[in-house]
Amino acid sequence: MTLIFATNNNNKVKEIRNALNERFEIISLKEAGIDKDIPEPYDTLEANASEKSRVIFEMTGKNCFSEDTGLEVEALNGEPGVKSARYADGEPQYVDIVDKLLAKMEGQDNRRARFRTVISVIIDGKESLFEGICEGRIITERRGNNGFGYDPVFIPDGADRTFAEMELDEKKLYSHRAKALKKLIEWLQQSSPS
Ligand code: ITT
Repeated sequence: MTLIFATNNNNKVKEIRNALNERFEIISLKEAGIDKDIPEPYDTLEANASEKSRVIFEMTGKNCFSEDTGLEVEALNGEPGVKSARYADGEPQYVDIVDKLLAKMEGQDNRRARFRTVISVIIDGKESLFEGICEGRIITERRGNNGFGYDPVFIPDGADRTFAEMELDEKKLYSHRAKALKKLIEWLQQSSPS
């Protein structure tokens, strides 16, 4: 089965490909010849994921999926959450999203956080949603150079290294994205066995 992955984030494409089996082929937007910045106008991961896959389905008429991910920090009442990609926008005192997060967490004893991914898939015009959650904690300074986004400051429960200190094969044992993808694959296999 072939699916277009409605994302402009190359790291997500790499992770999803790494976690897929050979029955599924992923085509990135770039490979599909689509140069489009898909909007994320809503205030839930679910609504934004739906919007991204809907836009690409309407453009192509092909089976596709998207995902929206947020980092939800307990001590920050769930922030940055759905705003994770744009957390430091318009705030010149922060060089990037990780700097802003670390500043907001300064002096905080409660470091609990979780990544939440929502996948929206459209097969033959019909949409389904799948969720994956990874619980963990935010550390006080960056560690590691792999991955992307908040990976250098997030340690998943059950590990003692940040996502940025892990290779893809190890990150996928814990990750929100891999968990949501696993649910999607199981569902696709049940819907079209053989
Ligand atoms: P698309 O919408 O094109 O898929 P995006 O980068 O805008 O790509 P999201 O809105 O889903 O994607 O992502 C929100 C941000 O959360 C993302 O830019 C990263 O900074 C961060 N993020 C998402 N998944 C992550 C992960 O597995 N590890 C670390 N940070 C992550």
